Amino acid sequence: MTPVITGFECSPDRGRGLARDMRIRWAFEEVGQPYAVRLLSFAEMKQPAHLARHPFGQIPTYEEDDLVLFESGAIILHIAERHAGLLPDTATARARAIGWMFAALNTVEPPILDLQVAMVLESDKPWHGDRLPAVKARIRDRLQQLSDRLGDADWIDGGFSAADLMMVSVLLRLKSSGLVNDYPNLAAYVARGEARPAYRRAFDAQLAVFEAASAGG
Ligand code: GTB
Repeated sequence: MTPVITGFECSPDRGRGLARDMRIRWAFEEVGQPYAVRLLSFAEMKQPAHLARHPFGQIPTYEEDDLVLFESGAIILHIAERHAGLLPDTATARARAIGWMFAALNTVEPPILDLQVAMVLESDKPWHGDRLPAVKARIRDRLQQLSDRLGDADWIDGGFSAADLMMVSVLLRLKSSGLVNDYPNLAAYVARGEARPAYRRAFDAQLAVFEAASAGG
């Protein structure tokens, strides 16, 4: 069966590739696995049919035969374990790459999400302006540490892997803030990820969904 993932029928990011189906699309493109997308409205995401796939009523999910998965990290790890191209061959390098995937999701993404919450949900609060510098400082700490580790390497630990796919996906969420630009090696790292043909195909596919939804509505 062709794997089926879920994505926004009309993404709130207006086709900028920031929703988390984008990273799954990118993984599929990297390994050459065709996939289908079930597009959902916000209302459909909260209905029983989707809650059976995703207990929190979110996207993305993954279905293949009798397997149903949620959480972008679990889905990408599953794809990477089943196909060549996203994880190194040796057990130790593989373990490190998986560690970096967790680092992207558990250590780098949380302060970035905090900034997005501050900007989207808290900008009208009287304390918003006082809190913002601390939120940005926590992100800068992480970016500096990541920049130090990356140094002048192309990818985070050897060749391109699911670790880079995840880390670049997470860093892309900072694009509108401009924060990554203060770390030239990280900015170049993100640009290298975006320049990959698989990334471009995935980006264009999710953009086409948004454009079709906009044209229709
Ligand atoms: N930990 C989960 C994972 O990694 O899969 C998080 C999944 C998640 O947050 N999904 C979001 C969702 O379904 C979409 S990606 N939200 C709807 C809901 O919770 O009701 C997050 C996202 C949404 C919008 C933008 N944007 O507009 O820029 C960017 C990212």
